[in-house]
Amino acid sequence: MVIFKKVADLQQYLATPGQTIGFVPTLGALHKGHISLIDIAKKANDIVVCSIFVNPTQFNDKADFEKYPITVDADIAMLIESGCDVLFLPSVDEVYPGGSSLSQTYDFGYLDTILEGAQRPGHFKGVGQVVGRLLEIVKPQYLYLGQKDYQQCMVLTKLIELMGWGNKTKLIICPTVREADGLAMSSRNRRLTDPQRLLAATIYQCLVSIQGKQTTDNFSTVQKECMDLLRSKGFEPEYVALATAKDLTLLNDYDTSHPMIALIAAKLGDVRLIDNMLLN
Ligand code: PAJ
Repeated sequence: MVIFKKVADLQQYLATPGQTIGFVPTLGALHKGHISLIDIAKKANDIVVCSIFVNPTQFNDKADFEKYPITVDADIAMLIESGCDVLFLPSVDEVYPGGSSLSQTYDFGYLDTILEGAQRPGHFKGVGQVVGRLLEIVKPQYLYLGQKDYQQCMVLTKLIELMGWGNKTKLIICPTVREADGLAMSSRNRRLTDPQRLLAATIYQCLVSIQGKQTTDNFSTVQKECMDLLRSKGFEPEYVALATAKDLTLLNDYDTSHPMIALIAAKLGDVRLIDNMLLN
């Protein structure tokens, strides 16, 4: 694997015409969920580029940014093992040579007003800014993202549209990789204490129950059961929501005429966890 810290060096390396580039952007602290994206990208591209960049502009919570785990040596070892071809490991100045104030912003409209957009003001502006910049640097044919961050996938679909890159870069949404008890893998999981880790899969259990009760119960009943269960285990739930899978229109009740998705965000101690499940 070749590691680049400078945009110019990376672009020189990627300049050979005719090769397809698959791109996996990350914040690092890699786990098997991230590696699954590399594996999927490897099957369909000549070159797989992974980026590790803890983007300061997408952290609306300063403490979350400061506590974000940094494990670069272990990340590099995992990427080599996975067969990733290129790691882009830039500094903040390299990504934002003109400063990181949000110069280039995109308007994600409705998507930025609900769920993660409502709970984390400014977060998606920062995600759009950094992914827009990374796409301009890497110019991949395929961008690989995890369903784990479903709303982010929708926002970045819109970003590609707003950039007018629909013919250049195709977004591929990859399945969520889970621990044996159902907990979605996340870099933040390593900040859970042992007792918290034992409780963390409650979020997954709630999603399974929302999925399982769609023909027997009202969503509001199941939603309340989930909120109560999460609170009883010590979580502070932010939302337990149901939406259309296509455009994240929030639903008050199950509507089997649309593909639906259930989404949960909850804090356990000071660790914020999110997960979702398509209902079908
Ligand atoms: P990060 O949280 O590091 O995630 C990088 C990619 O890995 C995202 O597309 C995310 O959805 C995916 N991912 C995370 N956990 C996963 C899991 N358990 N199974 C499958 N995929 C998983 O998301 C970001 O970074 C940033 O916002 C980024 C897009 C890099 C912009 O800074």
